[in-house]
Amino acid sequence: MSLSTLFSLIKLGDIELKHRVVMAPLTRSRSAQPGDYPHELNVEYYSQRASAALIISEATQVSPQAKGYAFTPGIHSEQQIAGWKKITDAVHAKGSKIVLQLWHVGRISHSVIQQDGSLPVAPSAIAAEGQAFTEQGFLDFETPRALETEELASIVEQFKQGAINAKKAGFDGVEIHAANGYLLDQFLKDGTNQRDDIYGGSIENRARLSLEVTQAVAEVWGAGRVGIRISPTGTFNSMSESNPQALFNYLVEQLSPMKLAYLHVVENFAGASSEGFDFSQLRSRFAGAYMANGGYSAKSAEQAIAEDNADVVSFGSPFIANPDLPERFKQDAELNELDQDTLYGGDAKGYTDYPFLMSVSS
Ligand code: 8OZ
Repeated sequence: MSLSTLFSLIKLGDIELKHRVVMAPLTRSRSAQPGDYPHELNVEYYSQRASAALIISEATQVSPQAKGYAFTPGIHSEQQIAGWKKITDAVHAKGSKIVLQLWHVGRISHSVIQQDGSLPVAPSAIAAEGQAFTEQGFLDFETPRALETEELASIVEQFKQGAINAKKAGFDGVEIHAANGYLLDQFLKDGTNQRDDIYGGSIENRARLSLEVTQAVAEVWGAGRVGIRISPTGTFNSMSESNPQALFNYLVEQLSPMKLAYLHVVENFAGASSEGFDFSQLRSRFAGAYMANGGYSAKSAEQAIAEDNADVVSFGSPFIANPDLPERFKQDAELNELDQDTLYGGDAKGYTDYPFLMSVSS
C-alpha cells in the first residue's frame, strides 16, 4: 500500500510539517530531581524521535499546583525553561518541530505532591478512584477541594504563564491538555463538574474554562500555533459524561472561529468504548486541521487521511518503542515491541535504548 498521503506536506495553522506522522504526548516520568526539569537523558530521547513531523511534548505542569505525578516535568521555573530549551534546540537541529503540552491535573494529584500539603483542586469535591503516583509510592486519591469561582482566573493565568514560558524555551507552539481526566476535562464533563456557578451546569458553562484558557494561550502565541487535545469518550481517571456528542460538538463549534493550529482528538484510549460517538461531527465543525489519535497503524492512518477523516495522525506507544517510526512505516519494516515495565520512571532502559533500523549498506 502506498503511504503517499501520510508522507505529504501539511500546514497546521502556522506550523509547517514535513509529513503527517506526529509523535503524541507521552508521560515518561524521567525528569531530573529535585526540580522536575528536563536533562540530558530527555534531550537524547526527544532528539532520537525527531524524524516525527511534529513532536508533542509529554504533559508538562504549568505550575506547582498543576503537578500530579512524580518525576513529570514542569514549565514554571527557570531551570525547567532552560532544560526544555536544550530539547527544542536538539529537535530543531534535526529539522523537526516541537510543541509543549500545557497540563494541569486538577484532582489527579495528592496532598503529598502539592507544595504546601494542601488538597488537590477540582471543579467539585468528588474523588477519582484509584491511586496517585507520588515520590512516596502509590497513594489513594483524596477528595479534592472545589475551586472558588474567583480562583478560576488564576487557573487561566497558570496556563497563560506556561504558554509564555514555552515561548522562552523555544517551542514552535503549544497544545492545551483538555483530555484524559485532567483539570479542563474535569470541568467539561458532568461526572466531575457539579458546580452551580457559571462554570457548571449547562454545556456552555462547563466549556467556559477550556475556552477561556484557549483564548488566553492564543493571545500569547497567536492561534495558529496553538492546538488543543480532547478525549470526548474517555473514561480514564474515573471520567464520565452523560452527553458527550452535544458537549464536544458545542466546544468544537466555539473553538473553530479562533483559527487554532489543530484539534487533537483521542478517539481511543485505555480501553474506553467510543461506540455511538460520531467523530466526523467534530471534524465537520472544526475549520482547522484534525489530528486523530488512538490505535492507528500506518495503513489506517493513510486511509483516514486519504478518506478525509483526518489531516494528521499522532502515534503514542509505537513512538516509545520505535524512535525511527516514520522510516519503519515507509519501509513497511517490523516494529519493536513495547516494554510495559519501563514506561514510567527509571533511566535509559526502555527510554533511549530502543534500537533503530540497521542502516542498509550496498
Ligand atoms: C498515562 C500515565 C500518566 C499520565 C494522559 C498525561 O493521559 C497522561 C498520562 C497517561 O494524558
